Amino acid sequence: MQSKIVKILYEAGDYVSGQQISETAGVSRQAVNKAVKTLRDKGFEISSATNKGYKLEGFPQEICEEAVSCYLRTTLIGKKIKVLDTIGSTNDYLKKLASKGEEAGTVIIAREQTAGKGRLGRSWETKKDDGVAFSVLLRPELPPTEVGGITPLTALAVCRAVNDLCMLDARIKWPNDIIVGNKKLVGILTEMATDFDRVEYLVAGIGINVNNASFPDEIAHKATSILLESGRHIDKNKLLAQILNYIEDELLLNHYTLGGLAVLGYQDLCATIGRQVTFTRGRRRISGMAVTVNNSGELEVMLSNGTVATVNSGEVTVQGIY
Ligand code: BT5
Repeated sequence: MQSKIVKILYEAGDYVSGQQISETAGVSRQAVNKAVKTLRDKGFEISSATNKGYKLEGFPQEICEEAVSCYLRTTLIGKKIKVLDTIGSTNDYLKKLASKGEEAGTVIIAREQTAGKGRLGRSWETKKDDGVAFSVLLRPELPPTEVGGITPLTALAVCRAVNDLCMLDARIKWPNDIIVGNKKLVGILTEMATDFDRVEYLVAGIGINVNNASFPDEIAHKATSILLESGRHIDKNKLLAQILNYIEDELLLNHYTLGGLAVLGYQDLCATIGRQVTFTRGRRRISGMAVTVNNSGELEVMLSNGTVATVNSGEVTVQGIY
């Protein structure tokens, strides 16, 4: 109900009477007054004037459900949003919910993670309010072999939203990083549970460095933040909502694979393509030129003997990037 009231005020852009809010939201006047008080406590600036009603003057600085919802134009992603102050890992939290039947589209956001996960057992640092960590639950009715495009699709959506809202030239380092220059701004971890030959659920976890002014020594050489790159404190709620909007756009258009247009969009933003890369096959380290990312989200690498190798997992090192 609070989300509804924020949306009514946001869309009006001016004073709206308590009566009108109560009619549009379908709640009593008393409930409106109470909700406005709660929203003010959460950091919304709402002015009130006799005979005019309420006006939304400002949003909270920190992530909050009502603010993210206000900017959403999705039908599935973000249907349910929960913001946690602190949690071990949003992916783990959402996976637990998913195994108990949580519906597709739920988004869990954390202002701090104490046991954030990277790939292959590595860790991901999300310091309170400097970063944003969130996970999105998806339940595609597809076999596991057909959802390989999900990480590249998510990366494409995140990269576009970051560039649109932060005016940065962020690029995708295939498959799961967003970088600015040679440093990592975003990490993505997609996890999947399968039930025989079908996907039971997918959890796409995204960690973004937003307001970090510095990083711990171990990662300082390869990590960056929106603040460090743009010199600005951006609206986290708007950024998050735009990412969710774009994820839904990409999913609807491309149905979990990098179809035609998405491949083109991806190529334009992919820092890996056109570079010398090295990857592992069995015990061998093989080098070649990254030439494209295909519909399934795999990297195609041209080897020195003229053959093309398809790389779909494991570690790829890109020359010139950490
Ligand atoms: C990733 O792994 O980049 C995936 C990170 C996914 C994080 C999200 S946050 C929401 C959701 N919940 C979770 O628990 N995880 C997901 P990988 O490619 O393995 O990179 C991990 C490596 O990046 C670490 O070993 C560090 O070297 C470096 N690193 C850790 N924290 C970082 C940060 N904040 N910024 C840049 N680099 C970082």
